[in-house]
Formats: sequence, structure tokens, C-alpha cells
Amino acid sequence: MGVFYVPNLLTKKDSSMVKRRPVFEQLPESYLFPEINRRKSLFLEKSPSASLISLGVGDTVKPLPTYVAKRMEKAAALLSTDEGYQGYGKDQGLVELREKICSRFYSDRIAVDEVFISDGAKCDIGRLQMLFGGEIKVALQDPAYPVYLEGSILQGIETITLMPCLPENAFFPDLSKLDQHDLIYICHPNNPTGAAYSHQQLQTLVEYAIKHHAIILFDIAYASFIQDPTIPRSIYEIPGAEKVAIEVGSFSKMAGFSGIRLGWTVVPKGLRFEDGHQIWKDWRRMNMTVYNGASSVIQQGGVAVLEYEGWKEVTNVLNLYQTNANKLQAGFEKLGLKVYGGKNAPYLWVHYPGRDSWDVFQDFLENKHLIVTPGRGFGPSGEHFIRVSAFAHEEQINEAISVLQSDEEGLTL
Ligand code: PL4
Repeated sequence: MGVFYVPNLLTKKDSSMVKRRPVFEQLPESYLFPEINRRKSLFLEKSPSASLISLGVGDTVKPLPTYVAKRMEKAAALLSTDEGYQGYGKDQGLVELREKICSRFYSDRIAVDEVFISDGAKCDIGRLQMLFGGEIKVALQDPAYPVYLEGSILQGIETITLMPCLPENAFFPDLSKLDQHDLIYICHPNNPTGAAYSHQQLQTLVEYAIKHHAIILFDIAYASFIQDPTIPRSIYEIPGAEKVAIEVGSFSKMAGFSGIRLGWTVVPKGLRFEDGHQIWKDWRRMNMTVYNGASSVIQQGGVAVLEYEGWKEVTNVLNLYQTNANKLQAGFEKLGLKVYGGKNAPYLWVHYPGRDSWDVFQDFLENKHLIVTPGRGFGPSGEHFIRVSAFAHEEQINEAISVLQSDEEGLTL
């Protein structure tokens, strides 16, 4: 029996050790939402009895529709029988679910095999970033959902252009100033600004992409909040988009699936790489290697969401969040603040001219016991704004509004 000597590899620098990818140096030390939780925990250590209301992270709070939960119960029970048991699912996801997505969201203008079921929009955005790799030029809205920028950094992309989206341009980038880029991220309705874009704005986006041979990565995680019938709910309502756009959708905010995870991505067969190769083919091929599909039980839940009874229940919940947004908007406007968004989106974007957005966040936390999201966390153009989420219970919204109104001066001055 020999004696083993285990060198302390963890502290010693050794050229034979695995190298850390330098791109990690370029990421902010913490992801935005955990950073908010860290500050919240620090505050609660000092003030353990404080009762906080979260209008920060955009996460659903209402229970799942019963119709949907029951379908998942049934699907799980079936798996415990010899006849009903199934293992791995179909490559692109349950056909019935893809058919329902096509008819409910795309009026059948998208083919069933152009839809890929995912375990959520964020996960598919990460895989799409892997598909396009590090050799491309990317343009992002500023402010934006942090995953677009951070995922691009992780791919090693060197050209990442931030396109300012401010009140002056109705939070839509000025594409006439953008030179050739390969991939353009647009979120509609927008996180964090709450802006929803018109047919005409989206037309300029598609025209840019056609002219510059770019691909649009269109994130519609919040499309179910669009109330105005004149606003497009999908990029494929714009002629020509099927040749230049990939669309990513999610059941998270639409149906309370943020924890159970379900989404989809549309990759039309008309999309091509420079060499003429179908993007659809590579996306399908890549997913076969790196992904094994969304849970079969959850996909059955997704089918139930899109059936008449499920959709009715889901719509009732969406209307509750919309009422919350309306109340919050009135509450902030009463303070004399300029409030954007909140009409076709679950987020309000509140302007605090001249104020550091992390300071405003801290003010809300310590003096109001309300958690919001500092605009700076979404990019430099988010400075002087906070994002307020309407995902809360009605009583919490009422409480938040009465807190706001009890001390108007402390926050607005
Ligand atoms: C916190 C524009 C929220 N931990 O749930 P998914 O993956 O289908 O969708 C995620 C997603 C995709 N696209 C947009 C989004 O805003 C989101 C979710 N964003 C927010 O508060 O901004 C939740 C963030 C979560 C996360 O990092 O996604």
C-alpha cells in the first residue's frame, strides 16, 4: 500500500492547469437579478422585521390555471402505466403543441416543422448564440435584457453595438445610423422599457435586415400583454420577415410557467447563411447534439394553455397583471414622474432625471420597502430610470401605491 501525495492544485498556478476563458473577465461580477437579491438580503440582515414588496424581478405570482395543472397531473399519472409510459420525446417537441402554437400565434403562416419547443426563451437564446458563434457583429437595444449582451460576450464576439433606446426615439433604435451587423436583438414588447412597437417601426427593422443581410433575433416573451389590436404580436406579421427573422417565445409570463419551463423558437426555412445553407438545418442539427427537449408532462400543460378553456383562464390572469400595471402607472404619475410602458407590457419604466438608478433602487428598498430594478442594470441608457414590474398580488400593489403616496417628497426630490 503506497502513500499518495496530493499536491494542492487549487492554489498553485501551473501551466498544465485548465485555462480560464478570458471572456469571463468581461462579464459583470454578478448577474443583475442575483445582485438585487444580495442587496435585499443585506438590508434584511439589518432590518429583519421589514416586510418587502417585490416589484423587481419579472416573475409571475398567480397560481397556474386549474385546467392546465390538471392536464399535467393526468400526463404524469399516465407515465406510471405500462400503456402510457414514454421516454425521450420527438426532436422538435410534441407535434400537437407545435400545431397549436402555429394556429394561435401565427395564423398558420408558419409551418409546424419551423417551430422548435424549448425549455424557455432564455435557454434557447443561449443556444442560438452558440449557433451563430463568435465571428459575427451584433447589435443590441440599450437598455436590454442582460442575457443578450452577456451571452454575446461569452461567445467571444468582439463587435457588440449598443443602440440607445430612449424617450426621444420612442425606445426604438435609429437603424438609419447602424452600419452592417449580422445579428440584431429586438425585444417586443420591450423589457425593460415596456415599449411596444408599431407595424411601421418593425417594417424598418425588417427592411434593414433585408438590405444588410442581417438576422433579427426577435424576443416576444411578453407578446401576450399586447392589448392594442394595431400592434403586431409577431415579427412574421411584417412582410419579408420570414426571410430574416428568428422569433423566440415563452410560456413563462403568458401562463405562469417560469418555474416549470416551456417556450418555443421559430426558425423559418427561408433563412440562409452567407453560403446559402439553411439556418433551420443547422439549428435542428445542433439541437440534436446539445438538447434533449422540454419535459413531456410540461408540454402537455402547454397544449392545455392553448386550448379554449386554458386560454380563457390564462387571459383572466393576464388581465389582473394589466390592472396592476394601470394602477402603478397612475400611482407614479401622481408623484409627478414621467412613466413609460405599462400599456402593452407588464413593466413600467419610470424616469428619475439626474438620479443614479442604483441610488433610487436603494431609496425604495430602505425607505419604502419596495424592490424595483435599477435601469442601469439593463445598460448605460437605462441610467436615471427604474423598472417596476406589475407581477404581484393586487393587495401588494395597493400597499405599494399607498406607501408611494405616503411620502411623495422623499423619492421625487
Ligand atoms: C430572471 C426579454 C425576467 N432568472 O423564462 P424564459 O426563459 O422563457 O424567459 C426569460 C426571458 C426571456 N426574454 C426576456 C425576458 O425578460 C425574460 C425574463 N426576464 C426579468 O425580470 O427581466 C426574469 C429575469 C430570470 C432570468 O434571468 O431570465
